[in-house]
Amino acid sequence: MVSCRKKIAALLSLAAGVWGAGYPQVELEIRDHLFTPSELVVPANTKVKLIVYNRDPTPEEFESYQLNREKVIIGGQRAIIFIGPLAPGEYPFFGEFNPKTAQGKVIAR
Ligand SMILES: [Cu+2]
Repeated sequence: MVSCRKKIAALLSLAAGVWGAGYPQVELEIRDHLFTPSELVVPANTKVKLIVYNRDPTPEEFESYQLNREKVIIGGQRAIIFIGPLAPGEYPFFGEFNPKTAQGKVIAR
């Protein structure tokens, strides 16, 4: 019984260590004020872990009205943004600091 509890505690701390594991994961990169890929396909009706890498030296803000998300990513850093579950469809996003160039969309299908 005691060893059983210890095992469960160990498993829980392991799960906490790999926080967000178990969700489908997609990656997005910011480089030269552009998002790559500019179209991200994700499974519909599923919570998804989005990792955004900012390869530029300047900060950028991932912003999406449709996804109801905004997050500043410092230059050279990354951010984790959970999105969804999303109904099938397209959800535009942009970089608020470079809105003319940094544009893309999440496609849930
Ligand atoms: Cu904003």
